[in-house]
Amino acid sequence: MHKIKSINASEILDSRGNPTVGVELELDNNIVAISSVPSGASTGIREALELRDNDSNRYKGKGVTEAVNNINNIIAKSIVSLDVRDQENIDQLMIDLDGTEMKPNLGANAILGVSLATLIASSLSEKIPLYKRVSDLINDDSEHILPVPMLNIMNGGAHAVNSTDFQEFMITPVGFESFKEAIRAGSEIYSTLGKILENKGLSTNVGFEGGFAPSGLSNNEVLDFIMEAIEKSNFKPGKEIFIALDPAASEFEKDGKYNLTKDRKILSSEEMIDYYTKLIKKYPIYSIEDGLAEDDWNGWGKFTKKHGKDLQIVGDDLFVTQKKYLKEGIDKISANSILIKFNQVGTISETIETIKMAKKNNFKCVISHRSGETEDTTIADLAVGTGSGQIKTGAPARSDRVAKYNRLLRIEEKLSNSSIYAGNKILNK
Ligand code: 2PG
Ligand code: MG
Repeated sequence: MHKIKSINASEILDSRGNPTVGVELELDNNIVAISSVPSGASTGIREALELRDNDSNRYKGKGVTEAVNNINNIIAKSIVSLDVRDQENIDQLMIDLDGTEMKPNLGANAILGVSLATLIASSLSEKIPLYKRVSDLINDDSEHILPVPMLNIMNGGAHAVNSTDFQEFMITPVGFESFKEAIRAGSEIYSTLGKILENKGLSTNVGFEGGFAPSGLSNNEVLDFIMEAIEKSNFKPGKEIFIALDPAASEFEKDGKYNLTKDRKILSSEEMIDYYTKLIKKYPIYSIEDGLAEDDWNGWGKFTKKHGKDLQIVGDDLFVTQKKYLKEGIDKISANSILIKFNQVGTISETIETIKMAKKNNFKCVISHRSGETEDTTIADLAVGTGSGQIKTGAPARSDRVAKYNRLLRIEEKLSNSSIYAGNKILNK
């Protein structure tokens, strides 16, 4: 009694107020699973395609009725009555139905909604936690690892108007015994940072991921404020708390030049690497994601050669969670870590395949939200179930972000002594 009885998709809203795909999947044992699909703002050019209606009369063209109809009229027909536990088969069926690599025909948003609902329904039907279902799929029966949260406390780039050139400034509380204590530290630093900005007369309005986003600050000024907030909260930077950056460099690169408007600098790829070298020397930065643009493979290679031993170099737009590009990165030694966002590839099975390839090649995996999110917390379970050790899902603020952290707090509480907090183990040094 694990058969899919019905699938109903609808057009719902994400955290930016834009339409996205929501799926309700019912089994013949009356179990109902609900999923919803996230959406990016600084999307990579190689990502699987998010199908939008492009009808300017509705939601400025961002409606997803076509993707919803594709689920209700096409996908449902071919997967109703299948065993919900057969995730791989169901995902493959949808991939075949679409018939292309980028999934533009059905829409990666349509396919992912069903893939996620299938995963959730199978865990409910088997009466096991979602993270356990994930670890069964990836074939990992090691101890459950609670990931280190990478809390994005200052938002810039494409995630906040008139803000920093870099997109994300994250704090990573590694020097703690539990996820619960790490979140406490993160939340205290976040609120101290808010006070510091307020006292300086700067805005404490937030960007898409809940981090503060005052206007006119340079990257260095933001890092100084973050250092001050860590110290004022009585935590030790470089010991208990490290810093991670996601410059999202594709957004400020043009024709091979990196344009840092707040620093009034236009840098070549090599100069951009030198810029990072200086930042790493000055601040306790352990991770840089998308430090270079998605087509600057040469630069990625040089950056990894120079800093790959002691810096986590994460490919997001570079790999778009797809095996094909990850393989290229492994062969060319272009990075040492990968960001995992399931809507960049479109199914749970493909996401898991990419994670397996990364692990096999000693690449670290960072499980990630999108800047457009919903109340769906599947990525929290994905992080625990795959033992990835790191999750980035925004500031410790706004429900779309804290929903994931809250899920992890509950998982840790439930597992009590049978889980470990990844903590310092994620560091290269
Ligand atoms: C990123 C993501 C998530 P977006 O670049 O890593 O933080 O942003 O979803 O806008 O691509
Ligand atoms: Mg990124």
